[in-house]
Amino acid sequence: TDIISPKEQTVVEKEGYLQKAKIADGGKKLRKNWSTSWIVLAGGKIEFYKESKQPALANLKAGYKPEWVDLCGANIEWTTEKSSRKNVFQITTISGNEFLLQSDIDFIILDWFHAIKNAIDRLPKE
Ligand code: I3P
Repeated sequence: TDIISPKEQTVVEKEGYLQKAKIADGGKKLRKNWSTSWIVLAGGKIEFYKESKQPALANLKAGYKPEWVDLCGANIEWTTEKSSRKNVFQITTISGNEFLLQSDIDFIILDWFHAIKNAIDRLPKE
């Protein structure tokens, strides 16, 4: 059966842990700070939850507002220049937010890349 995100009532397309670093906010460069994040792809956006051993419970906590990214018009591309790590791709939003996502495990990061790219390609461009 489909997993339904309680807040959004939309089908969760994919979720799991990745390393995340936000490197720009509204076009303004940020100091890179990698952290483990529970990532939820659903309803044309990505939600980032703080690392938790029980993400499902953390997500249900009343009033908890995850950071999120609107994938409408977003760009996704692999990068070897923005990090010394392997398996890094960048998501750039229309609003000028830039995120790096990374996993050491090849199939995990590949699955995520294709899931997010497919989501972006299905959305209107703006
Ligand atoms: C950064 C930290 C990051 C590293 C980044 C460093 O230092 O080591 O992990 O990114 O490299 O600047 P600090 O903790 O002092 O901010 P990668 O792991 O992605 O290489 P960068 O400056 O080349 O982006």
